[in-house]
Amino acid sequence: QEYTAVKMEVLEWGPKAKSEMLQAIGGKKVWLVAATLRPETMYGQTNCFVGPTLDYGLYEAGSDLFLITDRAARNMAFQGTFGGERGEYKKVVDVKGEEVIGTKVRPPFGLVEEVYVLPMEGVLATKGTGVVTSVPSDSPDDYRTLMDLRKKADMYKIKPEWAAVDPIPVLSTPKYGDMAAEVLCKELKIQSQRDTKLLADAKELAYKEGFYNGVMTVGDFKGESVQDAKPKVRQQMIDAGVAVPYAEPESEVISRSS
Ligand code: ZZB
Repeated sequence: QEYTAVKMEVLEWGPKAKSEMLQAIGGKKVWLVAATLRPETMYGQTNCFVGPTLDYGLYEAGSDLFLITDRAARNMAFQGTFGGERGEYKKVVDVKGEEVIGTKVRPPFGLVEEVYVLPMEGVLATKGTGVVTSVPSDSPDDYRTLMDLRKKADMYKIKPEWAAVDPIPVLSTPKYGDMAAEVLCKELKIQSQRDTKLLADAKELAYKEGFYNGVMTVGDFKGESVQDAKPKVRQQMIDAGVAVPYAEPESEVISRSS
């Protein structure tokens, strides 16, 4: 799987950030790095998700730090992302997902320029970087989770204003208009982020319709097909220094799908 790892710069740490972590950071720039298969949707980022119970770390990436899982750091070290010796990487401090909830970050190429980190129950430690950027216009998981959080902000221990950015249309398809995720969650009667079977179906439908029939409605490639825009937006992000290519090792991909 060839992902695009998008870099979300930390603008302000949330209330649960530990002093130990802040000390370890010193004056360095920190990026939450999210793996996506939909770089063309990055205009519509409304928040970022981490798994609150998952283990992350801050890893040296040149003179900056990446907040990702250990597994992702190891993969990046073998892919040359950090610029050091192949396969070598350095963690400066451990971080639990819940410690970064409420942190303000800048979503690269986002039409909204400041968004917050929120908790998502289904984030897999075994996929991508463990950090997920949220595009609730086109990702059913993101849409449903954002709506769950809004309904029960207290229970999820978040401030309502962290979940206040509405889904942002970025592309249009004949079947689902410009809010595929919302339409599909309604059509399939998806009630919660825990409806994983239905969400997997919705994701498949959204992927297919978006990829084959989607047309961009915002950004530099407005009016172009999603298929054409996807690699172009990806390259722009890489050139701008806000994304890096990221691949999952073949053996893991095979064992996951079997
Ligand atoms: C932004 C985005 C916008 C995404 C969209 C999807 C969609 P796949 O196909 O199963 O490999 N993701 C990335 N890492 C994780 C993780 N550790 N745990 C849970 N979800 C994760 O799924 C890849 C997608 O799953 C990624 O692409 C990311 O969400 C999420 F409009 O990034 B995506 C129809 C989907 N639309």
